[in-house]
Amino acid sequence: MAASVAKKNLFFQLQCHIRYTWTVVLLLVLLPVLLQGQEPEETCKSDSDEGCGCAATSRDKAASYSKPAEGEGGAATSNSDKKSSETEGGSATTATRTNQMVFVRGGEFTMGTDAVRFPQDGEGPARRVRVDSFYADVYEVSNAEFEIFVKDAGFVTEAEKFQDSFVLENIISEQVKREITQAVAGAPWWLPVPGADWRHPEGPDSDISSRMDHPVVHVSWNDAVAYCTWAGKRLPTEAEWEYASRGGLENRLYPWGNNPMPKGEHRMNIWQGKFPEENTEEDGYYSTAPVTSYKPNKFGLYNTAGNVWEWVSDWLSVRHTKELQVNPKGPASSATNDKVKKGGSYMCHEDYCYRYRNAARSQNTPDSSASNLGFRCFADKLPQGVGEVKVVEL
Ligand SMILES: [Ca+2]
Ligand SMILES: [Ca+2]
Repeated sequence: MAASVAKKNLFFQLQCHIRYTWTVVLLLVLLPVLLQGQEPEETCKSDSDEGCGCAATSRDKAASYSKPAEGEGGAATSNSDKKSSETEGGSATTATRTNQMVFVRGGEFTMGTDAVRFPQDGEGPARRVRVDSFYADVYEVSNAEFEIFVKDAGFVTEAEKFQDSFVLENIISEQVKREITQAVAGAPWWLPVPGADWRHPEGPDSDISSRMDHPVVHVSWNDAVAYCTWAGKRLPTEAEWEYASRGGLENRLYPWGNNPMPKGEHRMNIWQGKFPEENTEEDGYYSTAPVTSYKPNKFGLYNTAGNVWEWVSDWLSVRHTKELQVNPKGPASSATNDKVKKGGSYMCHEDYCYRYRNAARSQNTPDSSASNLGFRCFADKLPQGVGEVKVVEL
């Protein structure tokens, strides 16, 4: 793995060098234009710049770990303290089931955007896409639902096999943090925490007993596929996910429109304050929120934007045709071994990681997991025993 990472780094440096050479040539040619205040469109940026470290939680990026700087990051507070006002107690046997699905009639829509915020993500161009009808999970998969699967199938997640997962530094206890000797280069707020998994979201001294209705986290793409298969469902394609998240609205930033807070009302769990040192929790939550929080979109889906990122089935490509696509499933493979994730998370802030827009996307390798990454399932037919939610348009 070290050799392949070294090759990747060398390739990246070569790319930068070639672009640098071309930039010098272009600067000479375009000097009169540049003097009028225009800037070159793209530069070689690290993952931690505009990319904001969203992909820093991939396992194969592990070689970029470095020792965390002394005193880096904000004051660590245990997540259980932060959650004192949230839903209390319960296990899968007592928690309300949140595995309902809603029928989404297929159609044609505009996927992506021409108002691209992060060109390197492949948000654009806007293109017409047609999808067939499907059923969509109303909610992100909760801890309670995932526990039923684990108990029934005897399933062990990849974070449990690897015996670590990525956690936002701020929500780790001081005791756990003291034992960690590595951080992610360029994204020091991510720490690889030994013993962090879906039952222990902030490491061995944390649990989910007060968060059974929160989205399951620390689940890899492979884990998500296993769950959906067990449930008689499947992961959505990126096109289906975005169609569902847009809720029948064309060219809107968010699942309900363009205003992030219609009538001053919070509609999603993101980050308020200065990331990463300050989180004012104006939307009610420091990290994850119950999957039933806020209002659903017009198709009846909750929390597609924010709360946790959601895996989709597609391999990553950042180039898209403008031709009409019918039921696109993404490329057959990814040069970087990345799967797409959608919707942003409780860690997203407009200034830092403005990826809670319908068109936004990011990626991780399929064996990666983190404290802000979950999923929901879709299906072609309503599985047996799953309740259907009827959405009545007002
Ligand atoms: Ca929040
Ligand atoms: Ca979400």
